Amino acid sequence: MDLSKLKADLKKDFNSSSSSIDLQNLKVKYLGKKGKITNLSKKLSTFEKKHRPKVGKKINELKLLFNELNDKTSLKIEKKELEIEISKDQVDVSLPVDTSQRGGLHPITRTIEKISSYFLTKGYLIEDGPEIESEYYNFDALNIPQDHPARDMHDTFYLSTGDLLRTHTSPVQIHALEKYEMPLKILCPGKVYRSDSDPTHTPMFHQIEGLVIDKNVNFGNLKKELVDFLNYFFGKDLKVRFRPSYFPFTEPSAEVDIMDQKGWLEIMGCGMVHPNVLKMSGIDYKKYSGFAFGLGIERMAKLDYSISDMRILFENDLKAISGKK
Ligand code: 2NL
Repeated sequence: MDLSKLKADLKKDFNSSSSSIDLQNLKVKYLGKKGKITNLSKKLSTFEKKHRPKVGKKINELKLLFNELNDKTSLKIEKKELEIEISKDQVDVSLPVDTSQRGGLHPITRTIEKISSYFLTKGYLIEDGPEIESEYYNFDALNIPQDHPARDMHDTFYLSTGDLLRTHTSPVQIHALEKYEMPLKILCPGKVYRSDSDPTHTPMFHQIEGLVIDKNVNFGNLKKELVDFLNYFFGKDLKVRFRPSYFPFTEPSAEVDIMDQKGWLEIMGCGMVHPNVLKMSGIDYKKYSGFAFGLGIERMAKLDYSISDMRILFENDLKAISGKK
């Protein structure tokens, strides 16, 4: 075997290799089980004893040369291959955008925003407040007596401190009555909690309540405000009905129904703020009167987005809740 020929071949082969696959093949060709250098090592014993050290040294030099060329060439090739990868990875900003998978706001958020933006145009301020409240703000200040069923352990989440998770957003309005000068026009959206969980109730849900306090506010003002709002929300002239009802915090009180394909549908509650509520918050009920209303966001979102099962609102199925309405 011509050692100098092998050396020349080795150099030539490395010079003409241009990919990491080429390099792998060279390793097999020279150092593999039947590789040229390997074969040479195997043949060493066939040499005359006195030549063996010299030939052995040459073989070692060939191995070293192989490693040296391999290191140098692989560095070059890696650099080149990386550059090709990078140039392939370039972003083509002129490509059309796939809009089919865009995210969106949750229907509950969108419904709160749709309702809030309407009442903002009517001069309401948006108020929020804590979700942990005292019994006073959640119940007493709203003229809800000690023995009222809504106070029952079954409906209210009580904390070990004696405080509770608010069962409606009304406490936000009580804080506002205490804090601000009259007149007052506020809208209070937020999360509320009730110890209730079945196919139609989740222990956390959302409410919006509105409160207007001024001189000479009457039930006619309330009726017009809500009819205008409902026509805006559903985008058409609705049949609306005010049906007498009872809440401890309003007098008189009414339930508001709208007519849809299936008949009358209860949609919100409302009434003239009870004088006891005004009195407890330090408002002169002889000078001021007001109305209040409350509605459930989930119910409104369900109607607006034609969602059949409320539970899907809280199951994070993006297909179900990011509709393009
Ligand atoms: C409903 C009924 C209602 C109110 C909420 C209220 C708040 C204050 C004073 C008086 Cl501070 N009233 N809120 C009044 C009537 C009805 O909600 O069905 N909500 C889902």
